Amino acid sequence: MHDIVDLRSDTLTLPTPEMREAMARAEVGDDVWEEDPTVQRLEALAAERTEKEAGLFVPSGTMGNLVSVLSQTRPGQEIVLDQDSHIFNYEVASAAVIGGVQTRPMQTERGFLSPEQVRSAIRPPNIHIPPTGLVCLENTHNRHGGTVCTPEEIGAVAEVAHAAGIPVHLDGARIFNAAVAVRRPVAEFTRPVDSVTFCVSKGLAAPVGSLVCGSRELVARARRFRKMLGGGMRQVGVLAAAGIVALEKMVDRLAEDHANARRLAEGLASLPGIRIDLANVQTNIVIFFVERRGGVDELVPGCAARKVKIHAIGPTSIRCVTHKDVDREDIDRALDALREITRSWAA
Ligand code: TLP
Repeated sequence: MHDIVDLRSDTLTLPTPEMREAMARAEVGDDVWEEDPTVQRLEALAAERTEKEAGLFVPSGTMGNLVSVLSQTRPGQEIVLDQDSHIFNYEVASAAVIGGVQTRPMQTERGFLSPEQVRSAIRPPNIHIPPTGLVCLENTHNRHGGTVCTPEEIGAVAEVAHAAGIPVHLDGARIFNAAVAVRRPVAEFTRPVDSVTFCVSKGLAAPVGSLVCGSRELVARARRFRKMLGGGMRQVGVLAAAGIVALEKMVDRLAEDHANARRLAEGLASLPGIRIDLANVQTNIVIFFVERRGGVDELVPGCAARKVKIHAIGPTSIRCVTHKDVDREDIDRALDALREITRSWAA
């Protein structure tokens, strides 16, 4: 049990004592010179887990996605993605501003592009039209509530893109949550794509960092772009050390976060004025809708006053994310707070 129950994001996880120890003891060097042995270990481990030739440690998921876009497109091209994707909504238009690419947001049902959608989005050669440069997928899907798409679904999309000579990037910020949820190795999700970004700083609880994995050639290009963006870090093995602990020790326990999310979602489903699609609660994210007018403005501060932090993601929607610093008792406390506030909402 924690004093404050913070459900705003799994980015809020604090490093474990084992991580701090590994950070203190990390052997380091200048990583811009490619001389940091701890970074090299983390990158090799990431490449191994995703079954790619190489990995690159970057400061954030946002930079990981951006260097992946930059490495696989040219200015003037178009990238195809879901309209609720993180790249389209929450990355400050970096692909457009820095990459000079146009985004082509597609409306999807669960956040995942279908092979048919990708086929229809690929542009024919024509002097008027921006050529399609990249297809971007997201798994788990943040704005759709942590939903999982299967390796087969990814494979089917990649097949269509690859047949047209177009590479595929996977924003796998929470790909380990997807893998744990459906009990399949992470490599099954990453094998069909050309590049993947995943974060060690979310549910895996490292303080900072993400990895980009792909072919040796792609990662070499991404390394140049990382440098261009000011993301060439020096003795950054102190951070990579925590990332190694994250990958080695923190993956299996994600199942606990998923169980807590389910407990929270089932509790929410019984509250008046709240609508939730339980089928969408597949990992550690719980999105619910508040049907009472102004209800979100009652719930967020009302919970905060009861030491429970939740986050509005729209005028009628709230997101809660479970993680290692929220336990089962905390979930029950959050439900008590929500129950108290919504008690008077029953019609
Ligand atoms: N997501 C954050 C916020 O930016 C919304 C969160 O609290 O969930 N891809 C996906 C799918 C993400 O959810 C995030 C972070 C990122 C990329 C970016 O990672 P960072 O925050 O490391 O730049």
